[in-house]
This record gives sequence, structure tokens and C-alpha cells, in this order.
Amino acid sequence: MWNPAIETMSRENLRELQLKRLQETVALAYDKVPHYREKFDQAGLKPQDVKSLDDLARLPFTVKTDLRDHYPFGLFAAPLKDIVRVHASSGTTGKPIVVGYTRGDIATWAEVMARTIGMVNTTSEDVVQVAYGYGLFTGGLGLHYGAENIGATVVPISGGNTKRQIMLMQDFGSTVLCCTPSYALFITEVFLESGIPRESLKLRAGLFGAEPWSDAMRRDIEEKLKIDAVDIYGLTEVIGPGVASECLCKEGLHICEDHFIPEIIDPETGAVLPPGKPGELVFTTITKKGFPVLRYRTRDITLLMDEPCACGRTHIRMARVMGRSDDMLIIRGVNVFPSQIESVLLSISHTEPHYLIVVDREKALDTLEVWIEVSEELFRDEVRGLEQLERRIHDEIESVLGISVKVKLVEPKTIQRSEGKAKRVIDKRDLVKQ
Ligand code: DLL
Repeated sequence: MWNPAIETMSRENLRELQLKRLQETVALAYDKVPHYREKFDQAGLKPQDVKSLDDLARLPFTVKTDLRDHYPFGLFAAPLKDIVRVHASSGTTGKPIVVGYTRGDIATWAEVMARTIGMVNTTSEDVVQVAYGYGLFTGGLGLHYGAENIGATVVPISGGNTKRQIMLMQDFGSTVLCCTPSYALFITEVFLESGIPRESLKLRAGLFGAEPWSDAMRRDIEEKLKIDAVDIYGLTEVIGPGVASECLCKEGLHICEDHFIPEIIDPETGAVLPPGKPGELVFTTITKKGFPVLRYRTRDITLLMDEPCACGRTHIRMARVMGRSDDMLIIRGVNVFPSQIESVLLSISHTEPHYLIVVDREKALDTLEVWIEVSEELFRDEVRGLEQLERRIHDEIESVLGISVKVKLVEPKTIQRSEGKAKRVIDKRDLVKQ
């Protein structure tokens, strides 16, 4: 554990710390950011109205379009001379959303990232290969600063050039791999094909996140690569990676609650939901000075788990992200999350974890087609085997979703591989609308 004093602190002390920091952050946002002041004024609220943690629920939400409307630096609470770094991610229009960090915020980030990387017991003896993209994306530099903070040897290779990733992993003795789960799969595939013996790698753990993946995909990567794979979560608007990460119990992601307060809300009504109930995740940062956010609606759907964790950490856990309230597909009136389809596909043998979901509209009727790669041996096998598999996938997806889908089995390597976040869904209905 990187910071046992904080990571195992009593809930009571944690709540006390949260309240003090929340009050400071609300005052900072009100004083320094005209947008927050206006929202507070409209709601008839003053920073002093936050007297307990329950008062958080009275504050207005912040949404992605607020960031767009104040592009690029309008929501910064510190002058540019105090901002030492900016990062950005895609917005709802052509312009990205931009966030800024003071020197202190970078230190906070390196702290929460050290906790994240420490989840797999990383020490200064480890060699950490950072294969997340470096640049405006927060993945590369986030993991980089965290690993350096621990004192591990960092290999800042960034994403791409998969053969070279494997060569350096072997030559440098990388023990921890950091990248998106879809890229981890791609690396695994190239590694298995290379015929390089597993013993020549020292790899023991992977920190995979930045996109949704399933437990089934975890097992697949773990078995093929013979490592522990944990899920790490974060978003640019809050800080980047380092918001929440799984410990080796692999039963939910601990949220760094001394820096970020989570809430789950009903995405329709905005009402706060209790632990155990799925809804939209909302975050309030309570230590950031450059870019504080109050009640930021992530659009990610998950639930909070407040039961104690076997690892001894006291910070609350969130379940794996189940989907997004905005990229949930509605097919013939039925809500469909790509993760539901992924889980079915990965539970079936002879299929590879590479798939694509294609949504279209034929004569006003939505169609859902799932492309899935099958194993080489099966593809060479007789047609009957393929037909049986197609039917099985069709039936299982239908029983989970309650709607029928068209299944298309494709040859290995047909679906484009990703070196960053994978694109799993093509919704042609959007193209029609434009
Ligand atoms: O993806 C930060 C990050 C980098 C997280 C590296 C983990 C590792 P953004 O590009 O702003 O930031 O995208 C944030 O990605 O709201 C989720 O929808 C999704 N996401 C991130 N982590 C996970 C995860 C980074 N573990 C958006 N599971 C978030 C599912 C994830 N979705």
C-alpha cells in the first residue's frame, strides 16, 4: 500500500477531512470562478451554506457543456502563471475540453497515481512500462508521475509499435504494464504469435483502464499473459487516472475519497441514490486548486459499494463502469450496453475477444449486428461448426438483451486493433441523422 495512513483511515476521520476540504473548495470556486458564483447565486446559495457533507446534494451540477462554454481556461480557479500543465480530452464539439493543474495539483496527482500503481504492490524494484498515450491525454503522464513517485523505473514508451513494446518488455524486464485493456489484448495476441517463451518476460501485473471492459476480458488477459490485471478509472475533468483503482481483491475500485467525493444520482431526476443502487457517477474534487469541479456529471453508470474490503482499505469502492448514460444504445426501444454483449461473447469458447457492434436502421427499424472474430481452428473447420456457433451466440445475446441480433463470424484479424481506446460500436443511425 502506498499510503496506509490515508488509505486505511477511519471513515469518521475521513468524513471530517472531506468536510473541511469541501468547504475550502466551494469557497475557492465561488471566489475565483465566475461560472460557479453565478450558479450559486441563481440557486440562492452561499459557500457558508455547506455545513455538512449532506449539503453537497444542494449544490448545482457541472456538466461537460459547461467546460465547452468556458473554453479554454474560463473555469480555472488559478491564474495562468500558477498553472504548470494543461491536459485536454475530446468535447461535444470540435473543440476539446481543457483542464489546468497547479504545481500542487500535479503533486496530488502523483500521490493518487502512486496509490493506483501501488495497488499491485509496485515498489522501487519494479520496471513500469507506460504504454498509454503521452500528450494531452492524461494516461501517459499520469501513470508516469505516479510510477516515478514510487521510485520505480519508468519506461515511457507511449502507445503503438507493438513488436517494440514486446522487445523492450523482454529486454528491460518490465514487471508492470500500463495501457488500455484493448491494447493489452493486442499486445497479448502479438506476443503469443511471436513464439517468445513466457519465461523470458518478468511481467506480473497490468493496470488497465480508460475504457470499459468486462471481468470476462480480465480473465482472458490474465490467463493468456499470466499476470494480475486490475481496472483503473479516471477522467480528465476530475484529474485523469488516479480517481479510482482496483486492489488485488478485484472486487470494485477504491475511490481516493480524501481528494474526490463520489455520488451516484438518478440520471433522469438528479436525485442522490444510496450505495448499491446503479446510477450516474458524480464527482466533486476537494483538493485541486487549478481546476476544481463541483458535482461533475461523468455520464458513467456504476454503483458504490460501502462494505469493508478484504484488503483493509477503507475508501469506498465503485463497481466496474457498466456503461455510459450517453452511449447506451437504444435498439427498438430496448436499452443496450455494449458491455452486456461483450460479456456474452467472452463467455463463449472459440471466439476471440475482438468484436464490433454495428447499429443501423432499415425501413425505420433498428438493426443490431455483432461481428466477432472466431479462432483460426474453427474457421478452418467445416461450415456446420460455424453455423452452430453463430446460432449459439445469437441465442445467448437474445436471452440477455431480449432482442434479436444478427451475428457475423469473421476471420481472425479482420477487426481493426486499437493502440489506445478501442472503438467497439459503429452507430450508422447517427450518420443518417447528420
Ligand atoms: O481515460 C483517464 C484514464 C487514463 C483512466 C488512463 C484510466 C487510465 P478521459 O480520456 O477523460 O480520461 O476519459 C474518461 O473514459 O468518463 C469513462 O467513460 C472512461 N473510462 C475511464 N476509465 C475507465 C474504466 C481517461 N476503467 C472516460 N472503465 C470516463 C470504464 C473508463 N470506463
